[in-house]
Amino acid sequence: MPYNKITDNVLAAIKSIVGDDAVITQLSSLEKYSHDETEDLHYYPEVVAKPKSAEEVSALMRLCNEHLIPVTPRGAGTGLSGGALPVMGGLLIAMERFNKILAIDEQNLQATVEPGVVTEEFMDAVAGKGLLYPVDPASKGSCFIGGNVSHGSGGPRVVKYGTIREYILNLEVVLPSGEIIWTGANTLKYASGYNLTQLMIGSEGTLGIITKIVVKLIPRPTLDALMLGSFSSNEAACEAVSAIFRAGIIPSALEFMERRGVEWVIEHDGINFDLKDGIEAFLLIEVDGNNQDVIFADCEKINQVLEAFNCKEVLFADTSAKKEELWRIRRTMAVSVKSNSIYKEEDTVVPRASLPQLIKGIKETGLKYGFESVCYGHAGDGNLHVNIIKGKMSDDDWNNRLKEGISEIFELTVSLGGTLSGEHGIGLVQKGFMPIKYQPAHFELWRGIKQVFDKNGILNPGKIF
Ligand code: LAC
Ligand code: ZN
Repeated sequence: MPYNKITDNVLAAIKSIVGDDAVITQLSSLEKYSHDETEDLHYYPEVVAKPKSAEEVSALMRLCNEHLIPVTPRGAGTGLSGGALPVMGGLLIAMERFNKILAIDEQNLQATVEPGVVTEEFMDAVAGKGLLYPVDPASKGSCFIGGNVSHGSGGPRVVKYGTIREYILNLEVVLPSGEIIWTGANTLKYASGYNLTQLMIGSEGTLGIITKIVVKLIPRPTLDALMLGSFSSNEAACEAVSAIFRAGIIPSALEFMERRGVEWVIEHDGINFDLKDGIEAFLLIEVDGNNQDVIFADCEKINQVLEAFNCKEVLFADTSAKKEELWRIRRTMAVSVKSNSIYKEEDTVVPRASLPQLIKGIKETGLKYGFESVCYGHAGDGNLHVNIIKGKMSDDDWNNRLKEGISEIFELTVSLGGTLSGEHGIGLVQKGFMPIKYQPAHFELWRGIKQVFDKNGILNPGKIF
């Protein structure tokens, strides 16, 4: 697609739409918008604009469509697949001024929020009213809810409560043409034609720019219990995961962590944790509800399952400080791995009973290609974050041969009934692997959908496929 550069005239038009103060052109200030949390990638936009209303976004889209200028929407920049990187230059639309919770409707258990609201701030606001918004990615303290919608985000509590797909009722979206639409209705049921709300969720900013979000809320459980099971092997820990569900329990979180990940968190974060010899893997398991007896009984059943799978030790977090500490180990793992080594992160997901085969295969692939990996993730969903560590690998192996190893991991994932990404999205860095899972007919359908929404291909070009 032949795109145009932003000329002085177009820049003047951008400034007249959003105001001079909301436009960035200086290289040093553009740096912040040139990367996300994905490895070490940098792509600079020509210009950043920070609109504050759907009408301003619409005017920017019309302008860029007319002049064939690429437009990349950006939330908080916490993405892990390069989705917000302006790979073709052009205009980057930063959504940070869309930072208001517009309404919390306690009659219907719904809220209307702007996309630049920090996820945890929204969770806290509804928690204050006894309500739960359970979609809590590890980056909840810094990511935006709009980015979560765009990536179909998850997090630890998906296992009981579902992904963000279960909580988005309706979206206000600016289309590449500049037209502003609501995708659906503020209802819990929807059987009125193609579901554009669900199509927008996970579309990674390639079909439209979200400017308002109507969210479903649920009553907040009042009690929870947290336990940590220690295992002498990854596979034993992974075997126990599906057995917990077969025993009749759906935990509110069921996270897997490899020893190396925990070691790096301890080093990086100075967390006080007694890491015993011979322990290779952990399951962090939370149960929530409103009845203490039921929660105790569930914990007891889980304990029995863990014992049956050779769990060496089960630790119950008996204070909220202890719970916080255990969650901190899990939540800071991504940052700790990043600070420790050059790495690449994959986001494999399989039906949960196949986790033991997945992790075994990942380690075998590592031996074959000479890389170490640190795995952790949302085991209850079958979602494993695979961090491939450069370690002693030569630059040549890292830059050239590793792709084959990653392809083998994805081939295994697909053969187990899984797919490339459970929650981080495809963006820029995973798109080359898409043919491992998807056939030409999928690409044809996706291209057709993209064409209908964005006939000039200006919106977030170079992503997904
Ligand atoms: C996590 C992020 C990386 O689960 O998805 O920590
Ligand atoms: Zn995750």
